[in-house]
Amino acid sequence: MYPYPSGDLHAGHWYAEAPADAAARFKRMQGYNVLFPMGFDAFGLPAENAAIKRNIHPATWTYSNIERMTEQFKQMGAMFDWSKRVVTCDPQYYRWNQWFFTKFYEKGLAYKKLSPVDWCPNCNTTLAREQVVGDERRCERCGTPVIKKNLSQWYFKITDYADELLDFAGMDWPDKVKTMQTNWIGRSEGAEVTFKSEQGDDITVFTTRPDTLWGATFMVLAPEHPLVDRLTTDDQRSAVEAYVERASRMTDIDRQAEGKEKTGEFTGAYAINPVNNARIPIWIADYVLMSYGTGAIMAVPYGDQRDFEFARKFGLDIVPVVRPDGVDEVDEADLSEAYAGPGVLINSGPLDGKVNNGEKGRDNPAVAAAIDWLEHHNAGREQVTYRLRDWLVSRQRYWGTPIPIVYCDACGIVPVPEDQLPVELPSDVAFMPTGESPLRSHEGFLNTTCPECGGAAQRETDTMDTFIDSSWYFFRYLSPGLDSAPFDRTLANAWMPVEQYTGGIEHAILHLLYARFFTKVIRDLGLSDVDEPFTRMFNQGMILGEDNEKMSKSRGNVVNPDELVTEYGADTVRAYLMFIGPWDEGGPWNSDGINGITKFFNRVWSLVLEPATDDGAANEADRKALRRAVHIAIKEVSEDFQNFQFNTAIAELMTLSNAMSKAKSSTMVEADEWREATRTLLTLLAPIAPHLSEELWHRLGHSASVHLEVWPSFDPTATELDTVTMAVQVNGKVRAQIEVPKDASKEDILVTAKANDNVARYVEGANINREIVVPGKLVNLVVK
Ligand code: ANZ
Ligand code: ZN
Repeated sequence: MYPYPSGDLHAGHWYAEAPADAAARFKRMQGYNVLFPMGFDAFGLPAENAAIKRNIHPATWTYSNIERMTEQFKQMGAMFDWSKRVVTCDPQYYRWNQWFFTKFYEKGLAYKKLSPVDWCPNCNTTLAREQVVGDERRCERCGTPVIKKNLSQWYFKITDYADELLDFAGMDWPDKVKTMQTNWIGRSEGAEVTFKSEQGDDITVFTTRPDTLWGATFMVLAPEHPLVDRLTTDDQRSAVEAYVERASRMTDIDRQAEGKEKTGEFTGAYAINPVNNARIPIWIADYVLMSYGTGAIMAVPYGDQRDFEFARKFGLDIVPVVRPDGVDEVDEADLSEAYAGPGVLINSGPLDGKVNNGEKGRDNPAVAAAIDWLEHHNAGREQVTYRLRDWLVSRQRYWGTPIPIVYCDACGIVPVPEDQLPVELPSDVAFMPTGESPLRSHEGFLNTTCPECGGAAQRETDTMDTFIDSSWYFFRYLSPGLDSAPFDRTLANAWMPVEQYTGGIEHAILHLLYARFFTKVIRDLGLSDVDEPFTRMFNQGMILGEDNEKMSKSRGNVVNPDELVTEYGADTVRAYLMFIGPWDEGGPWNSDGINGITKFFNRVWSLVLEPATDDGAANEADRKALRRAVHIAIKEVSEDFQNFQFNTAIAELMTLSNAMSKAKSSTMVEADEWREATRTLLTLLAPIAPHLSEELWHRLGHSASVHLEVWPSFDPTATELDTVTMAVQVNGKVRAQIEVPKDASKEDILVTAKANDNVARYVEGANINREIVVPGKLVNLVVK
């Protein structure tokens, strides 16, 4: 995931990118064509806010940050291909945001709607639902609780793709992210049922349990439901109006909080239950939300706990409609809570005896029978409901992509034609946030002519959500300078989807959902053949301060990568970050830990360059043992890289360097095994410590780069041991373990066994009756 150009690279950037760089380098050495690009998510509120604070233009601030961060990435030693850099605030990039917007519009996937929307009073802009987080409904960016406003805004129809977005087939993503997206989309299978009020109004409800229709003993409307006013009788009006007023001041979350005392008011009106013509009262209550389903429910107190509590509190009827297995009779008076489990339908007219197996939708025979009944009697139909809502993309801020729409009195909404794109963001704008789009105050931008009739017209002055920028930038990496299309189709089909994506989990239902949606629309526009943007995804953890808290200036626990690089060198910082622990877990910074890496690198340096101080002679066994250590390292480090286990890869390299230290002697350093060991150590280290390994590589006399070396291959025969361990029993009891050459003869094995001190003690002075040898496994001596 590309970063936001916020200033200097911080420890979090290093933690995200250094291991990713090591993984990319590993793949390149393995012989793959690797595209490892970097770009900048350069539009957005922080630039604007920072610019307001410092009184400089957001563009100046942004581009100078980009320059700085690019330099810092180079210091890190990251192998990014800078010729592929994408900067989203460049007109040559955002022009394609605008182009996509007009394509979405042509396809009916972009539309404008007036509705209550979430507004951040601090950021002075509307937000998408995904950008309102937590039970307290705070702005994803600044943490301010959002408020509702009634505004006319642009939406992208992500709901058209709800079902496809639920399909993660072939995607190697963390389960957590898949679950979060699945819950966010929130598919519910059930039925829509139309009840009639006694006055004849249609009141449609959504239910996941149409099999419980015969148990619907009252209805509940959301207080905001449009029929409330009409249905309420004069007697009930003042109570109902007061209740509606109270409910309007509560958040949806509070209204639905579990365990909250049920409240509500009777409207005075009645409805007819279509399955049995029962006359049932219509209530309003805050636990029914206008934003879900149809904003009205059929209440089944027997099957739904909220309805149960409501019925008990207000003395409404409860009719048992499911007999649990193993129960003979259900008595309403005995119930202490709702029953949501499986069983057999009772008190349900023609559906009596149908089996509710607890499954969802038509997989449940009772539900299927109920849907059939409804469809047959024209009282309802099968229906699927989603929690997902369309993506609100209008923002009332300056530093973003202008929405390429013109409003003409004669022609209405007119998208800006392709040959007039980009609609450039003017730079001379008073961009102080007023709650209104800053572009509105720019006469030259606002007033234009209609692309269709040529008459006077006005431009849309809202800008696009910056999550649009990040929804397709990975395609643009393939051909960032292309003028004729957002990306090159042939290249896209060759390179996409991204084989490996890495980034923080905080984007689980924001960027990662939007990017999937865009990729599918791009496919349906005929621009590419890929269904999904990222095949494999890995979420790195978070790097914390030494105090185990999130790094922040106010806590004073921030480590500054620039200072560390000056003091220790980029490779040490990279390697230390990879050594902290598993990459997906993150963890606290530790100043001692970084010294451990320094020591390790110093050892590598002297192992490779310094003459041996030990003048001992290396025999064949020593050389074999070294070769064994080398090939174990190749095997383990390769597997670790493959699985992003950089910490254990480094530990393996430390083990190898220990083995080399032990083996090093004046004769050993002349041996082929030693040369293989140093060569391997440096190639295995190259992805982690690119500068150090390159330097040593050249000092060893190589002229080409170590990074162009082929990744060493593992020789399984090198790691095989020449000896085996065997158990020695005396009269069936294990008395010793002996090590013997693999191909030792029976006689030799027995000699070694008897020579063992402990075995000798048990055998001494006795008669050996039998000697059993199972080669490679055990020796048993039977004595008397
Ligand atoms: C009758 C019924 C009987 C229900 C029963 C449940 C159990 P999910 O699964 O989350 O989609 N419901 C529908 N619209 C609602 C709204 N706007 N506000 C609050 N509740 C609403 O939930 C679907 C169920 O939630 C629906 O099925 C409806 O209650 C309720 F034994 O209908 B049910
Ligand atoms: Zn905000």
